Amino acid sequence: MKNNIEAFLDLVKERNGHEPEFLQAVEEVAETVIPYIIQHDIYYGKNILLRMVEPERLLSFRVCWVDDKGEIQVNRGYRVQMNSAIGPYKGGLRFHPTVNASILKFLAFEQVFKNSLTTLPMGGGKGGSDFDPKGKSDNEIMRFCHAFMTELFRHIGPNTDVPAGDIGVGAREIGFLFGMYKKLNNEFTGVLTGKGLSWGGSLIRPEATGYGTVYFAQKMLETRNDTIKGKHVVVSGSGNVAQYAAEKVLQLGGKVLTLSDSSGYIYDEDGINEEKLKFVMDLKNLKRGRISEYIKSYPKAKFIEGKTPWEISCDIALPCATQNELHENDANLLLKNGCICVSEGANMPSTKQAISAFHKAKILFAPGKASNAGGVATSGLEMTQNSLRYKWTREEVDNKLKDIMTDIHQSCIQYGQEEDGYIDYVKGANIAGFVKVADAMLAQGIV
Ligand code: NDP
Ligand code: 2IT
Repeated sequence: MKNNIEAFLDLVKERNGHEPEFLQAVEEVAETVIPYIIQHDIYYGKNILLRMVEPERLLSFRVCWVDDKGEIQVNRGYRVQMNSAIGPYKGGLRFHPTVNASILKFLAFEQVFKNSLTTLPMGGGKGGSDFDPKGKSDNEIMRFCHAFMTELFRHIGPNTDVPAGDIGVGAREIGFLFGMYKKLNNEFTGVLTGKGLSWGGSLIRPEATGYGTVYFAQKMLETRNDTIKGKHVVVSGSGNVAQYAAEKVLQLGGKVLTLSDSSGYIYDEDGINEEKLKFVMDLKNLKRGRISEYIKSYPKAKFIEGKTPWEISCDIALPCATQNELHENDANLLLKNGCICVSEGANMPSTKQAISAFHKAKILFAPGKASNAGGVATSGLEMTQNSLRYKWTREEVDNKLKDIMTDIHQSCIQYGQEEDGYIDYVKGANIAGFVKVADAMLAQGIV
């Protein structure tokens, strides 16, 4: 078994040696899925995983635009169309200076499994640019988004590839991207998700990733006859996912102690209540400010510069910022301080060693591809509503989201429960996600 995994990973390393994040994501999947393949003749000897780690298509393109000073800027745009066995490519766009092929391939690879878990017919993809939205004017953002779409439009479509938001891409950017797509194609269609409510967007989509992450934590706690009520919760990030994860924790009676951004974290011992969260939402979404500004309005809180919030004692941790933001020493600190549940809102926020520490301690740990799948699932529901030319109520979408998170939790139990009853959600999510895609690939032949 070990030899099979090593041989496979050697091959993947040989081809992708310079892509550490991609290799990390593949390794985690290979370690849980290859033993399953070996035990199941229908999958064995078909090189299915080898086919799944190779993007069906990887597009890289130049994006030129003019900034407010009249200077010409050149960025790199990408779309990784990873796997379309079970539906059109689907996944977000990330605008961040760290974006490169490795990061987008890891995200696209994770997306394939995540989308499969949602039970909806969506393949996996991811894209973005090394463009840095920080400090840019609305006009610069618009010019960049328009320039980006003048190339991307020829590769996407409602039945081909349906992008959405991710880090640095929210409602404002989706609006500009949609506007240019519509102009170029002369077609009003559901080619992007995360759209505004008056032009094809779905209720609950902005909330869905954060809410879903907390619904998943709720499901995990239920397996131990526990709830979120009264729990101390540490959240990282202060963007879309973090904001709505915090909101749902408050609605369920938990206490949110922290939020963060790439400069550091705020710790509010009294708890970040609804009013304070509203302040954060205005600060981040309208004023586009920094989380450190929180302490100007709430001086009892502290800003801890350059650090992550995992040193704060808590019952539940929700990493909602970015990949590899929670390391082995952070995991050990969380465990030492009594943390019993980690539900990932971000993609791959915990390192491999951190996950091992959580597993060893047998706490509840959910990998992002299961716990943050509510975002893309609700994107799937937006696509459904667009196809129906219809609109569901907030309650209808929220109930569907809850049902999907419950289904994903059930799939993780089906494939991840061990003899002693412990649920390995990593194994469960990877195998459940794999099976559906693999079955479709087998049915469709060598393409
Ligand atoms: P946003 O851009 O809205 O917010 C990102 C947050 O993470 C900001 O607070 C940002 O701080 C922080 N952050 C970004 N990069 C870093 C870094 N290198 N170190 C520390 N903090 C960082 O993005 P989202 O909330 O949408 O995304 C957050 C995570 O959730 C990502 O991993 C994303 O892939 C994942 N995700 C998002 C979904 C969605 O629907 N939006 C769905 C599923 C997963 P700063 O402002 O300083 O950069
Ligand atoms: O990582 C993710 O699942 C997302 N950024 C959301 C993708 C989507 O298509 O809604």
